Amino acid sequence: MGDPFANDASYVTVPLGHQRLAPEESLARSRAFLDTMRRRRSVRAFSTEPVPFALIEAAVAAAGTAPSGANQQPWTFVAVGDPDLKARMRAAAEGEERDFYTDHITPEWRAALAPLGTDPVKTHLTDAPWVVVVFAHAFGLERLPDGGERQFKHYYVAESVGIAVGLFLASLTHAGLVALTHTPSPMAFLGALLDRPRNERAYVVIPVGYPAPDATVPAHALEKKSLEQILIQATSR
Ligand code: IYR
Repeated sequence: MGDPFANDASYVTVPLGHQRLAPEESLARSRAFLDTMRRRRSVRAFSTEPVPFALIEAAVAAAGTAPSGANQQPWTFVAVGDPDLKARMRAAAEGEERDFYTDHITPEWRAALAPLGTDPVKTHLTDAPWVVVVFAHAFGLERLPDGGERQFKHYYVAESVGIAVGLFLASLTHAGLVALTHTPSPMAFLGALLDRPRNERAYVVIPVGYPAPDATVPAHALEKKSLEQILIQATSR
């Protein structure tokens, strides 16, 4: 029996190649990024103006740099720009949302959503030039040369996809685009509509574009917790 902690032959390393910044440069960049991110708003009213696909590509590439459980990268980003497909997605989503708002929503949930003014009408799904549907890979699925399939476990899927989506939103914001993190509930219809393999589960729907000229946002959403509320510097007692 070998040493269970011995390095596996698959463990190969390369130099890190980290670029060290001067402290002032570090702080300046950090604050500039914060300033950009503070301007991010979830937008529900989109302009129909086109957005070059290159911007979607770069944002998805940024998302793809995310850390993930065992580096399994359990995500697929499906970019929908086709008007007919967007219309079908909207019709299906609005169907689900009507049921949600009339039958499935709890009084507590309704109260929590009241300051956001959401309803079952989802114009963003047809107005935004791109609707990016993010799928999480519940497990790995590999086609084998013999035509068979190998199925394998994935780790920390929700956490991994959440981090990737965060980077995607940061990239879009940095590029001057706006987006909405939309979760039609339930969203199983998206796998069928977009023809995804059986290991993929719709995770979030993200319309991307420019805001409609008359877009408004709920004042409530401006109320972000203060740093004092979210950051604690722990010390040993
Ligand atoms: N899925 C519904 C309801 C909804 C739920 C939450 I939590 C929100 O933050 C916003 C909406 C919808 O998309 O309207």
